[in-house]
Amino acid sequence: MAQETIFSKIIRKEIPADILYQDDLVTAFRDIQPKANTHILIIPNVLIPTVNDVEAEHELALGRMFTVARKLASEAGIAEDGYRLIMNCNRHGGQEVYHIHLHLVGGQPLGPLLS
Ligand code: DGP
Repeated sequence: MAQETIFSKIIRKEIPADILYQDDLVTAFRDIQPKANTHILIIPNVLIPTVNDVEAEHELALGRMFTVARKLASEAGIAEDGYRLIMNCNRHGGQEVYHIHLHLVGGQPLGPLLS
């Protein structure tokens, strides 16, 4: 059984977060340490520690993460200029919280990805 993270508590609203969207599959909230003018995290409600743990049964939630990303980017007014979606995996990927999350980052030019 995977170890819960702080994100499970955010999903259950046991600790405060600026939640922008929630449904039966996913939750989206503002990153507490924003790296850009817009920085939102979109997570599945079910605990999947890393991309290495993704199974076919998760495909509905993973797909929903992208439709919610698109909707929130549009609502934030950053869709036309563009944005970046990032998912870090494990140590070399820079993952800190072991509950997969899609970073929606934008609201400014972001520069090259690998620098
Ligand atoms: P990553 O390095 O990909 O695992 O990104 C983890 C992100 O999660 C990082 O940008 C900061 C954010 N974060 C960590 N703890 C909390 C929290 O308690 N609340 C919120 N809103 N964001 C958090």
